[in-house]
Amino acid sequence: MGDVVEYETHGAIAVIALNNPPVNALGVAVRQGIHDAILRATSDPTVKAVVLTGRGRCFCGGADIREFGKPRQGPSLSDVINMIEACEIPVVAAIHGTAVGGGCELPLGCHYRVGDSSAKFGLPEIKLGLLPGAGGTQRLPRLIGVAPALDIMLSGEYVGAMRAREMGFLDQVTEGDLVRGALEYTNELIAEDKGPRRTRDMKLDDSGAEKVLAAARAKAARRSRGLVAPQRCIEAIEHALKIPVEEGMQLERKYFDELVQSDQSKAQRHLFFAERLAHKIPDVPADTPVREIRTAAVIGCGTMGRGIAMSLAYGNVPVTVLDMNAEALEKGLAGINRTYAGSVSRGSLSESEMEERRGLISGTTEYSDIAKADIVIEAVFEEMDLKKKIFATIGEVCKPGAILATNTSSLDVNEIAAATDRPDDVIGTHFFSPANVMKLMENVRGEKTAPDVIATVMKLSKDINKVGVMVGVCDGFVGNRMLYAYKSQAEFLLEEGALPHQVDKVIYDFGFPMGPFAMGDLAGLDVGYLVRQHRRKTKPSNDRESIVADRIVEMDRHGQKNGKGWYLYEEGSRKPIPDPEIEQLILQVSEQLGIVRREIGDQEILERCMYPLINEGAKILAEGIALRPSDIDLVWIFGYGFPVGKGGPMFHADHVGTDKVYDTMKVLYDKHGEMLRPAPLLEELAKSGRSFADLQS
Ligand code: T1G
Repeated sequence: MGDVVEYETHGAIAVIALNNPPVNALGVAVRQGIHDAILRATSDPTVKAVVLTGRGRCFCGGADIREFGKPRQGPSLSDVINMIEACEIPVVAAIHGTAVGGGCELPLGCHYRVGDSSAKFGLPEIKLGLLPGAGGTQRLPRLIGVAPALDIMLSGEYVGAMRAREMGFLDQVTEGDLVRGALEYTNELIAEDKGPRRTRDMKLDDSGAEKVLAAARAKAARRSRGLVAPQRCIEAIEHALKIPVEEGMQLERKYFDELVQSDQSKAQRHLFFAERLAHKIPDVPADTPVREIRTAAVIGCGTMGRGIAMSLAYGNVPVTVLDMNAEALEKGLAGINRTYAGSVSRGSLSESEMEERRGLISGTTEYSDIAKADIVIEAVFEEMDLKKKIFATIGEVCKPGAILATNTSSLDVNEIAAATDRPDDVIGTHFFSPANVMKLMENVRGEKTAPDVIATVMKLSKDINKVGVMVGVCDGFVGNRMLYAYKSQAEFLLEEGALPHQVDKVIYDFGFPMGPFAMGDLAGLDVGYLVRQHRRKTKPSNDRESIVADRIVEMDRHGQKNGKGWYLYEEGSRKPIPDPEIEQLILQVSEQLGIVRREIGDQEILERCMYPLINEGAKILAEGIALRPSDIDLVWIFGYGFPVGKGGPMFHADHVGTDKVYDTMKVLYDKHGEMLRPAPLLEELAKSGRSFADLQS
């Protein structure tokens, strides 16, 4: 029973405690330890019941993800859970913090479950491209019903203690010391001679289940298009309805064994560790003291400012939105109310949660009202002079130690910082629209940004449920710089023979939520137009540039916002409709450029878009703008919808092979010139038989 599982008795109760920091992951030693402790308890005639609990930050973070793909050792988690469930004396789980994945299946195999107010449970295997593989798909529906079980498994979200009590996952929410509360609860079971209550024996309420399953299938097909795990999850729950539990568990195991070997799961497990690795910044030690963020301010109540304010409120940070224009402020706050009301009507937010969050957001037109904020995030129009003026003001007005952040999507953070006399307090916090939905927070360190400012903003990203990635300053940082490399090629393909809907379909079929042209229409074509004008003025370049996009904006076509862009949009519809007028324009441009149009195949379109994206990522790595390939993957997964089942552009490059990417880039370079010159780092990896994963640190 090594020291990863502790055993002690309190009267007639054996207390078994997991003690495997940091999250009591159920590696082989822990599984063996639980197995041995249960054997010891059930072989001791003086022991009348068992309490199973966890030491440290949480009950249990699940199976040890690092063991996946390696030969299994020791008793399987399913065997250990089945052994617990088969006990003739009651086994009570005592939960604090998270009980997730296998860490939730373990309590499901116990006969009773108590938790303190910090307890939360979940089955997030779906986020790893898996399904619960230790009985969760068979037990949870029996305990709480098919619909709630499906929702928990397919969302991967965690459920708090009070809700867990209402759902019947917890039998009691204890006050005060958890183990003491669990012992009292267990002694009552003994006094009332309450024996084991086995989850597998519970009757599954199948009323309306068929409808629920059909709806779940349709939703999963939409929201997790191309991913296998969600569909397997639904099938496993359907088995819980239709076949004996033992058979259901065997099929669950079969599905798990298939999924754990799949490319999709390997990609999603890569992203799990990537999210945590992103917080490891070489010159900012993990114990760097952070500045306390008790209050925040956002400057600008436009679309971005509203989303950022809502993100801060989500993280329980009171936020004051400043807009010099009272009308714009009022319009912005009304927009926030509308967004919250929409979430409540969709059921994704309760009335009380909405009131709580909305209550954290206030508005002002006075700088003096944000002077005491711990962090100020500027989110005004993408215009350098305006930003510098604002930073000169907040550099004066805001208290010493306040962090001054800019939401700029591509402008030079060092230049903005230089507008203040406190550049060490200045950092970029680039949110993605809509900021209350998109998870990426691309944090941009200036040359003078202080280490504790970096540590604070990275912690803030986690506190407001964002995926924080620290990047350096260059034009477009990581995300938009790579987007430019990819979108330019997509536009050149139009001049050479392709049409918007063909390119968009290839990118959609690859797994993006939409292709580059539909995406442009959604974001608004006028924004990109202004950025291009600005770049031509400030950084003239000889690079080939497509003129089609400019022509479209000059035809007063801004995208969905005014019903026409690359596509046409019917009133109230977001469905892109190919427009003969645009196709005509494209043909004219090809002719004007003297390009003989040709048939372009889907594979060529895919490679001409994705490989320059990867190539730009290689340049960014070589320049040190991104710390590691997996940081770039996070930017593209959480900022641009790169398909999670492919793990991000750099992970995908390894899957394809750096040699294949390099060889294709060489051909493209020979055909299309300088913009497609293979990055030296890509060439080096290809020629040395290495992958981007070899650069991970
Ligand atoms: N396995 C291995 N390492 C893990 C781990 C796990 N399950 N969970 C966390 N870690 C590491 C993590 O990489 C980090 O390492 C450190 O612990 C702290 O994590 C059979 C098959 C539990 C809520 O998906 O949600 O069970 O960076 O920074 O913010 O059906 O970790 O310090 O080196 O996230 O306090 C399912 C994943 C597994 C849960 C704690 N379980 N973990 O959050 O700490 S599959 C999950 C979390 C499974 C069964 C199936 C969170 C947490 P390092 P952290 P945290």
